[in-house]
Amino acid sequence: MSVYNRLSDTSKKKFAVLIDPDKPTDEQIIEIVKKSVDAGVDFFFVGGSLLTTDSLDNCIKLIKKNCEIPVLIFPGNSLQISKWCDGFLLLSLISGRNAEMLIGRHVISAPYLKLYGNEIIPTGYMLIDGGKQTSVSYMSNTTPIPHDKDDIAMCTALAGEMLGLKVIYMDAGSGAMEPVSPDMISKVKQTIEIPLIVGGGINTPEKAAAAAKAGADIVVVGNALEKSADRLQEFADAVHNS
Ligand code: 1GP
Repeated sequence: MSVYNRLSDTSKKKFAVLIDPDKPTDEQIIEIVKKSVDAGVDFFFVGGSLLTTDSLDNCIKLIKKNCEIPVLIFPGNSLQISKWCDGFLLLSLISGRNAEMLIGRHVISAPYLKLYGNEIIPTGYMLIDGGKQTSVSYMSNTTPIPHDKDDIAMCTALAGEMLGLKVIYMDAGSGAMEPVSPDMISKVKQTIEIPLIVGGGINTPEKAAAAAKAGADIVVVGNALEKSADRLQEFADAVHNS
């Protein structure tokens, strides 16, 4: 089954674990993978706003050696490309007005993605204000959509869908103080037909359940599992039972 078919199977809520390949040791990655298999995790997203080592290939290969969960690159920049992934979220940062993030970087990445034969998932990426400036907003030099401006989020997602993007990813940014509000998730979900991914600041199973119940098809958690993956099963259950 293609990665996109899995992403767009909205019969069941999906849970994705985000791994920043710079941070965990090999042993920690293997532990997260084992717990993810037990918990029925649906996807791994791998990437970070700024990688300071060449850990991406190693991280993906290690995950793939230890499980069959699809690994998608969630790239922080155009250097984050690997032939080992199962899918690549080709992000167009549609909440911003930085031409580099809308199309410029893609021009640089495109020939490599073609060469590697990665499955490409054209993704409308929307940053939503989560209460503090995040790495991605700083690095992308874009302003997020205000936390309470549901109408701007709805119209942005709709425009992305009309342009032919295949999924919308609403992100409050890693470690956000406030995740995307259930109200905004619900309104955007009612506006579009393509799958909706939501992440950023989801640091309790309750917040994960709230995002899924509001309409997120795929809920992403990174930070909350970085220090300890002990609650991974609880997060996964919270999403899967929503
Ligand atoms: C950030 O959506 C991801 O890009 C996940 O955020 O690390 O806060 O879970 P957290």
